[in-house]
Amino acid sequence: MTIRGFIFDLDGVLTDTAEYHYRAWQRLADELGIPFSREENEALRGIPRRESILLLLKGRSCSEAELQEWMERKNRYYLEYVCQMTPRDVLPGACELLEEIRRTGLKAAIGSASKNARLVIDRLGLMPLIDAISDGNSVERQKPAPDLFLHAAGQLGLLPCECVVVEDAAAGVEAALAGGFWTIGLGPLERVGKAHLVLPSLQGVRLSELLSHLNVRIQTQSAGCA
Ligand code: B16
Ligand code: MG
Repeated sequence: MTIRGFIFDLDGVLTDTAEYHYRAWQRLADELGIPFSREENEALRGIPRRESILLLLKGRSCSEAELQEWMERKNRYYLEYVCQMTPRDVLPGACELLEEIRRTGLKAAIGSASKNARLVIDRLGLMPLIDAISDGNSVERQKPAPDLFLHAAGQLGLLPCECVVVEDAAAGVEAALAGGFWTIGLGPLERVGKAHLVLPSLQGVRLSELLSHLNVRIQTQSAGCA
């Protein structure tokens, strides 16, 4: 089996929108008088909008109309930050890796829970290096279900075991493993330690090194398909 494509999570992998999500949630929480902290925001990494607000509300009851209004409000705040993003907001090493993937003839897709993923990719100037985008609008079941990454692999015309998912969230690593993908986790072991390969970030990462590391794993085990 050969690696033919990469599927990148967006927030925390290609760019740090996590900070903007945090500021937008914090602003909403302050307005609603709900205590919220940076630490609590960590639990929202990779989690879709609706699940995120339910976690933020910590069991407080509310109507569906209120929930909708709060989600829309948070998204307006978030988009204020996104609209100021430029290609300088691509995280170190990400652009170089995407360029190497393109030069080598491999495919690259986005697998992000965000409904704003297309806009963010556009602001970052990464569209020319991306073959397919699967986002929060693409599937019903979000991470940790594997559906989003399966959707992305389908768009690339590849099998899960031909793809590497790059993720920064525990829910994303779980989703990739459940789908039978090779998985690279970015961040601390406590968060992404279940991935096949764990790195601090994409800074200085070379495609050839990733492939040779994963090829060793491929020869000794299968990601999900034989
Ligand atoms: P939106 P990812 C995720 O993006 C974020 O990590 C998460 O914090 C956010 O709540 C979710 O997208 C939904 O985003 O509100 O823009 O639809 O990490 O899957 O790229
Ligand atoms: Mg992420």
